Amino acid sequence: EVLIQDARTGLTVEALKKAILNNLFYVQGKYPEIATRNDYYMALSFAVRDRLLQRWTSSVKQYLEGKNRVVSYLSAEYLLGPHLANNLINLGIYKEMEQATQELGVNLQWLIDKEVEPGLGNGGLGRLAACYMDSLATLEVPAIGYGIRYQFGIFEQDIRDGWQVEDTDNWLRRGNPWEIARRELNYEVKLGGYVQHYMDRDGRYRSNWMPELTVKGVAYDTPILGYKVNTCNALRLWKSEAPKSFDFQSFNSGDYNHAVNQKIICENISKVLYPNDETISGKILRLQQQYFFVSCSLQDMIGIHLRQGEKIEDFNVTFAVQLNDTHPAIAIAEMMRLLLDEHDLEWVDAWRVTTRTFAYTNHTLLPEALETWDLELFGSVLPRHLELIYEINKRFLDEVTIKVYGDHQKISSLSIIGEGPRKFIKMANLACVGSFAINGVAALHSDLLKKTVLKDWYAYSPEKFSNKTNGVTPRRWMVLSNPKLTALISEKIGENWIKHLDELKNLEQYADDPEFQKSWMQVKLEMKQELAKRILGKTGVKVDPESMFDIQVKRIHEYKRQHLNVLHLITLYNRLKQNPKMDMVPRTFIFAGKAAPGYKMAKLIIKLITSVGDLVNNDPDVNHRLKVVFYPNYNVTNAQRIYPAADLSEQISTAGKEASGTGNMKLSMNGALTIGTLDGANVEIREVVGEENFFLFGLTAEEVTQKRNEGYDPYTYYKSNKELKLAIDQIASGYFSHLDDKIFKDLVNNLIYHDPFLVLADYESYVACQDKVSEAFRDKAAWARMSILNTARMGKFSSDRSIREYCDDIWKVKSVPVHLNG
Ligand code: 26Q
Repeated sequence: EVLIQDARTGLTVEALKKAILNNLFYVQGKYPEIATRNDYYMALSFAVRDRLLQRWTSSVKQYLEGKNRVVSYLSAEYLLGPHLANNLINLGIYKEMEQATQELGVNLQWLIDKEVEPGLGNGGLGRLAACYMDSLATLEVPAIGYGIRYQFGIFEQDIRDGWQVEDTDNWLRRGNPWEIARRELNYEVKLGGYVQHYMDRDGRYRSNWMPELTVKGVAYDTPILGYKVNTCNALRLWKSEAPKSFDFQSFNSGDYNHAVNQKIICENISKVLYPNDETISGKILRLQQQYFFVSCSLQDMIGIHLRQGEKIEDFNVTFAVQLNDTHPAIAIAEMMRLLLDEHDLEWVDAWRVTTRTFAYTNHTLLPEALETWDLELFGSVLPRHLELIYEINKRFLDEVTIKVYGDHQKISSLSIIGEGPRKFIKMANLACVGSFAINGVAALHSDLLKKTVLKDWYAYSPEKFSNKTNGVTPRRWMVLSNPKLTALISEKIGENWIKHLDELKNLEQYADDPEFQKSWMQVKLEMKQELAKRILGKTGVKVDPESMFDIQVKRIHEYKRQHLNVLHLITLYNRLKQNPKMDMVPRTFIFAGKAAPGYKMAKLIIKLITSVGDLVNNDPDVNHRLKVVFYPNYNVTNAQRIYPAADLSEQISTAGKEASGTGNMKLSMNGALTIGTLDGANVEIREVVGEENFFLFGLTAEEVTQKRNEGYDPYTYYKSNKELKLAIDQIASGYFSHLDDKIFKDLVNNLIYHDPFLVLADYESYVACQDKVSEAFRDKAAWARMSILNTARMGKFSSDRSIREYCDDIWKVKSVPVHLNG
């Protein structure tokens, strides 16, 4: 017999069965015979959530009792991926749940596959935030993640006639069992309008912001449980609504349209995620989104701090606030506004608190990706913050002028306000001036930051700078996505590695063991077979699981150079056509990734991949040895299925452009070998796996800069390399596009006349390196050895290591073990 509270908290098979049936009946209102797959998914998820909530309340209690320092992670994006299976793993009840569902006559995997993932992010930056939430909880660090509860996440990608077509991501349509709406937790956020100034009775200057519009932010909490610990932190996402009091005036006076329009405007703020990464669109709504979630979050933190009986001046003792890129950097001005206008601090005290609270992570080296806002537009949304930024800037530049002795170049580069045909606000400069710490996301990136985009900031305050190399959570990216490899590893070295990834080192002793190599490659083969089935189902392309799976999956971007990969593919195709008897290592080229809807060249690259694929896959001369797949709708769910099947990981960005990359880590952990440039975290991956286990090619960041300064001319590369010229001429002539010679014109001209990312300069070195990859793949034992060593040496790239560094060096927070109560 299972006790009542056991049905909410018990971890045995019996308790879980009881919980599922209870929820089916009392939450879904169904009995087993008429329950749908979704009913079962919901019942199961609520059963899991009950167990999370028990840990959550215990965590909150523990945190409040001890007055512990808390990390607050501010991010406009969280790319969480599906919750159910991840929570089962972190609770340690995957096996038990498998049995419970089986005894109820349903299949667990079938329910797991039912979950619609929350795609509340674009790519690397959003996924990093999700990995960091997992590691914070696993390391038992008191933390809260703040962000936006977008009603529509990143669009779903469909491929029609070879082109990307976008479809809205209505992820909430069947309900979301993982969130809890906290209706009582809500804050008002002002937008637009103007500022009145007056002097109060004490002779103090006061500002009164008279907004054009006020919106309400309502908290939606998602519990984030650590791996096999009781720590369960909150991810608190804000949904925008119309305030209660709202516009009854016009409603009562019969102006229903006005009232309804205002309501729609309020709800629009958290409606949809902007699908651009690495480009800035300068849209008012985007600025409103950023301010909306930042203001709600800071009001929430201040409330928590004051309710603990602490003084507002000590805010920075309670919270360390991390800014995930500049998207939440308006927090610095908002903190000042709250402290000055709402909590009556003097400027100097407010500034001291602010600059001891925030730390800023930069994620880009592309100068065009640095976030700026047109000053007039900014002032129309945030008039009070514009005043505050002027004042912050004035005081700062006074200080700078003395230090740099009137060097106008330096002064204007450090200024928060940029001057051109129009004035603009530089968010990176606001972040730098208001933060006590600034970090890059890989060693090379942090180094280049100091030499390029943040050069003058480094000269001004070198003590703020550090590197925090990215990491990824082995719970999702190994245990969950690759259970067979996990079992094989654990059979040899136990399960400790899941929390202490450095222990993968113990696998090294088996790298030369033929038996282990065989089992290792058998797992790889089985994962390739599974992926092959999905590829057939989704694209109709039949691929050979024995062929080399050559994988490039990431957002589509010119700097990531998917087109360089295509040029190699076309080269192999031509070699085969010219010499059909040639002995070539069979390859399956797998691409996946979304293009920003407005990014023409990225969309054209997708069309190029699918066009080349159509021809190659249907040419009997080559299609036993070459296949090309564009796997649609790359997201967390699909990534989990692709990584375990990879033989070769393509990390081929122009050196100096990819801040870190994190897919590179996930692929290598799953036993893929990397072909890559010395860019981002590739540099560190190569360092740890050993240069003999990494396929390096291409110009270095330094050589890239040098080449550009010398006046890089792609045309000379085009002219002088026969295979390259042939491939480009074929694309241009319509060889892959039913003789349409216009469709790829922009792409070809861009390559041969401009080539901003030096694709042609790196082509020869890339193809030569790929030839070495093919030769290496022929020697199965040697390949298996390299694959094992890759996994064995990836310990450094656990997000647990990254988070530990942030905790020790930047946040100064300690872990707080949680005991289960009640
Ligand atoms: C900004 C303003 C307006 C609209 C959109 C944006 C925006 C949104 C998302 C700008 C950038 C992003 C995402 C950037 C991103 O994902 N960067 C990646 O971050 C990873 C984690 O650090 C790195 O590994 C990658 O190298 C980096 O490209």
